[in-house]
Amino acid sequence: MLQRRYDNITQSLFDRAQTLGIETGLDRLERQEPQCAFGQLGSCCRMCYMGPCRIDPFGNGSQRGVCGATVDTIVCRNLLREEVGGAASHAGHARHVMLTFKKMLEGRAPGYKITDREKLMEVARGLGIETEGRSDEEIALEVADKALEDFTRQDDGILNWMRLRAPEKAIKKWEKLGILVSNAHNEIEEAMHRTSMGNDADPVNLLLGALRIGLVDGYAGLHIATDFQDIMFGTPRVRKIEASPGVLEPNMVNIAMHGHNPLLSEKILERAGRLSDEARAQGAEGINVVGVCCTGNELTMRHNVPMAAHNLQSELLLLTGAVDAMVVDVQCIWPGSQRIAECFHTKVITTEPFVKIPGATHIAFEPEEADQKAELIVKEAIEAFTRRKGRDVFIPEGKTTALVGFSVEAIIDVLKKINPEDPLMPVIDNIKSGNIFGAVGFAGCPSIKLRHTGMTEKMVREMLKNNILVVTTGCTAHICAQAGFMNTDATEKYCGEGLKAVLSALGDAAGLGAPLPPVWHMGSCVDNSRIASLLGALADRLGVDVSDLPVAGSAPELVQEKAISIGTWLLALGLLVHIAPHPRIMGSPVAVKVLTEGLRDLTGGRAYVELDPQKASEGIIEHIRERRKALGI
Ligand code: BF8
Ligand code: SF4
Repeated sequence: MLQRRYDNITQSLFDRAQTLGIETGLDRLERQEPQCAFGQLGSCCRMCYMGPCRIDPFGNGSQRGVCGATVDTIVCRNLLREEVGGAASHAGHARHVMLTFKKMLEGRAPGYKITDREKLMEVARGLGIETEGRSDEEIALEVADKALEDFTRQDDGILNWMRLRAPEKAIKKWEKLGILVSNAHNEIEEAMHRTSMGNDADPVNLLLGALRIGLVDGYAGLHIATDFQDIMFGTPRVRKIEASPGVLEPNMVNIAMHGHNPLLSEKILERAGRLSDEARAQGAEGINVVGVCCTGNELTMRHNVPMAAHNLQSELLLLTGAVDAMVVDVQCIWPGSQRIAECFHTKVITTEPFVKIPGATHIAFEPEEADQKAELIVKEAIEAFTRRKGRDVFIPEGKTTALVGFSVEAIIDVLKKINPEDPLMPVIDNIKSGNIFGAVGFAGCPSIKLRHTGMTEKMVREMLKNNILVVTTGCTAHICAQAGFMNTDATEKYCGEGLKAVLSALGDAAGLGAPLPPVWHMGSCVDNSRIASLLGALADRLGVDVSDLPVAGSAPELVQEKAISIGTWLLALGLLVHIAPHPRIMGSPVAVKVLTEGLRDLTGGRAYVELDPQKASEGIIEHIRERRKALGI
């Protein structure tokens, strides 16, 4: 009998799985429990074949690995390797987009184009590229080469994208610590090298290495990805959408886009639009593309595509029997999805040659043939629909509406309507007056281990009640949309008086005729770049460091290594970063001390581990109060 119970919609899908006798992640989790304590504490080492060695931090048994490594060395090495996994994912994503952009300019990827010329010019000017009297293509090529340099240079210069996007004060801070980075690939290589057997044994040095990888993640990963995606597919603007698995349509061809890279999902969406007659000819009412996880965030922010599911719901969505094809690219794709798909007519289609799942259909998606490949994939979905026709489906009832698309540009546009010369001033005034007590970015994943506690929803409600504005990205954005935090009614329902007044004024300025929602959807996980840009702009305008702002970050249901690397970047920037469940550092007294205390004197950042939503909220609010006091407000 399964122990945990989730929100109604998620639970209804788990219940259906039980009824049909289909295994889900929850069955597998409960069979795994109790999970290995050494693994959870980070104190197991498999770096060489004299091991594996494991250290009990409570003093029982051997206190050193065979080679003599201490628990601090072991934990910090493991942490750094986790981060490499995260940063490699983000850097790989960014490089893929940037190289496709370059191919497009060279005429080798005709399916793509420059959509946001203004953003291109903003990036070019920021990089110091001459824009006068040159064609867009010439400028764009130089922009691409600058990005490429961040993966190829062998000198000591710093990442071009760090110069472009990091606040000046932060760069100075990192320079003092000796952690400026120049080439994403070199850093990833060095981190793997220093953590292999018989290299760096100094836990503090390893933690500084972790900060370096955080910077790689932030600038060579997130920022490069966001910038090129905006240039190619458009910078998001505020729009109204629907969320929850209930967005599936029983009589349409349902294509669930899952993964991360808009290079694929944009083309599938475009081709689905063109092939709707073909779907109708097969008896469907059309083609319904819905979004899962981060690629879902990308699509919804640019094209109103409904947000169907967060990561925990990704395999559950297939239990509806209504998904004709789940099309995936990279990251966060559960291999278990294919096992569920096999119980129905559903096709799981993998598209990236280095991401295959046994049993799934593989159609390699190359940017050179994007249109043809996208057409092939949509036709596979239509074909699957013909096999579903007439069979029962189970689509959980209940959809929410949400306003999404809060890019920095979209936010500034609204603020300009209040103060065209100094758009950030109204925000600053309201922070000073306390109408906005602070702001918290909720990012990251839905944890199957914590989702049943409603960790994220409880914390968000607590923030709003205390006049703290919430911005969100990634799967947390799906959770917030499904919880109804992103529509205008939520402002009245959840916010303290001060925040309510500000959001009403902003809603009027935006011509909404209603308040802005209290939780702003800023995008996918790579779009945590947008949150950092907003904070950087606010700090610059106030003449302070980002670490001085009355703000914090929270990954309340951490799952992925990527969340660890993003979190470390935010620590390097100087933020309080709340994390649950426990990161795998608790076995090391040095790691715990440095990350939860010592770092304050180095970057201003602090990791904060707390699994109780009420206590975690109080801790964050206390931090914001301290920051306000230090600013004299
Ligand atoms: O990059 S929030 S489960 S989908 S890791 Fe993955 Fe976590 Fe979702 Fe997007 Ni981000
Ligand atoms: Fe054990 Fe050291 Fe080898 Fe790790 S590197 S497995 S601690 S001997």
